[in-house]
Amino acid sequence: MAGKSRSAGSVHRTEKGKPNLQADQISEKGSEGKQMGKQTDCLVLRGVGGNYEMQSEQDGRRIFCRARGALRRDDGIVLVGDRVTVEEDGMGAEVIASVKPRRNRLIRPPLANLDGFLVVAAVRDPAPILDTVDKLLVILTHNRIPATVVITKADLDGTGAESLADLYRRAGYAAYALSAQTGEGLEALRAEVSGRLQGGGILALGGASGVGKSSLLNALYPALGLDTGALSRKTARGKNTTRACALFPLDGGYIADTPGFSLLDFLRFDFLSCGDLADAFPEIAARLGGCRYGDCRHIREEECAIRRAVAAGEIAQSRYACYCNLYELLRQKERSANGASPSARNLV
Ligand SMILES: Nc1nc2c(ncn2[C@@H]2O[C@H](COP(=O)(O)OP(=O)(O)O)[C@@H](O)[C@H]2O)c(=O)[nH]1
Ligand SMILES: [Mg+2]
Ligand SMILES: [Zn+2]
Repeated sequence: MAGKSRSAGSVHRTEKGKPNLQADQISEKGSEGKQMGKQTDCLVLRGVGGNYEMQSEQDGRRIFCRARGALRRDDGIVLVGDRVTVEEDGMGAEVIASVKPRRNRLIRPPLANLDGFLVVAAVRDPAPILDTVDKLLVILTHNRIPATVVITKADLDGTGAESLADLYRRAGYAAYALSAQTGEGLEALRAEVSGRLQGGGILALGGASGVGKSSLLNALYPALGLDTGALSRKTARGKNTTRACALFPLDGGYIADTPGFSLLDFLRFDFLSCGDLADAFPEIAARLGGCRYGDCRHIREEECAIRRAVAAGEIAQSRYACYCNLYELLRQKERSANGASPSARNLV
């Protein structure tokens, strides 16, 4: 996989230094720097305390260095998953000189340029919390990160697992029911995962503690040898701090291990507005033309195509309830942003 070029299918990835219309301002940072020595395009695999571990896209070589001062001023401006340009200063020392335009980014876990995200929930032990799954899907869909739902522990309740997977398929997501223990259903997911990793894709996975994320990764890639089981055992290894993320080269791409992050970290909707919400639910977005009122919020309006679909069982109650709750939350946030209490800024 070393130095593999990532051209195929990655629309927003630009050639070295080329401007990208979808770029955020970050792309400009550091580009004012003087040209010094040799430049190397790298992928950031890990960052700890301002030091970054990178992989050269030319020859796969590992590079460890810090970011140039202009980049450092803004804490956390270099993220795991970033494509960066590393420069030599002429005396052999290397520094991250600039960050390339990002295709997407998550705030927590702090990751950039994801090609996919597996949202993992167990059919039982622990019982699935659909509201949490739905909120995570909203954030991913809003950020245009392809999301796949994985229902684990199908050996404990095969019918239940399949019907949950089906709920998400009907919502418009790829979904799998499987058991890491018996291996049932694993091959179908493996095909999707290796497809996304191909050509250097970056994949992350998330879900509540104990749902079987590590077991799933081990079943897919035994060489990983991740710790599974009780929470208490995790600290024993203690290599990464709770917030650290790292990319592991795998199958031609990278899997983001996000040790210890809590699902709560995902549940920030600071970047969403009421107007964005319907588009973040694929099954609602697909029916938007059908409401009587052009400005329908799909909450209490008459002749609403969304409410009709819920009543007909075409849209899951749990999904619609999540939409309504989030709509109310975002409405309150927008209200308070227009003058009321500032405390609602970090509403989940
Ligand atoms: N019955 C069953 N148990 C599983 C399965 N996958 C994981 N487990 C168990 O669930 C517990 C948590 O698994 P782990 O992979 O550590 O979950 P994580 O916290 O999401 O990484 C462990 O005791 C596993 O043995 C499965 O497919 N079936
Ligand atoms: Mg784990
Ligand atoms: Zn409507």
